[in-house]
Amino acid sequence: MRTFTIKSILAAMFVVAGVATAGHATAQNQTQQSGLTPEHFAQLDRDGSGGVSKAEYEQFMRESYTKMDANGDKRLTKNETANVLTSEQFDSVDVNKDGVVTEEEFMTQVSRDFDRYDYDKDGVLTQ
Ligand SMILES: [Ca+2]
Ligand SMILES: [Ca+2]
Ligand SMILES: [Ca+2]
Repeated sequence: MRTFTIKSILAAMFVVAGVATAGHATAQNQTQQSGLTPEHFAQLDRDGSGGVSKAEYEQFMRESYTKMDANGDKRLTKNETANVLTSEQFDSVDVNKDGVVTEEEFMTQVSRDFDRYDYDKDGVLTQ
């Protein structure tokens, strides 16, 4: 069974966003729907509604993608993500295995993760 989870990618994206993390955020609190720390949750919940909508989540992910894409060519390479993603994580997002993660591939993957994470399927991650 693959162990790729939203937590690991999401945790990596918090590093990109410069949000303090205590090491690699490995599910400190399994009882939370999102498994996010309050700090991370606040970072995602832009309008402070107490829930993270898919739009907020995707906005955060797009911004993270842009930050990782150092040369701005809309293609992420392993070099550009070396400090953030493990080789395994990179490969899991690089669906067509061409060694490049396009924004489309990235968003497809993280969007799928959101859906998987949203257990009650109401389109909102709650804490
Ligand atoms: Ca690039
Ligand atoms: Ca690719
Ligand atoms: Ca939900």
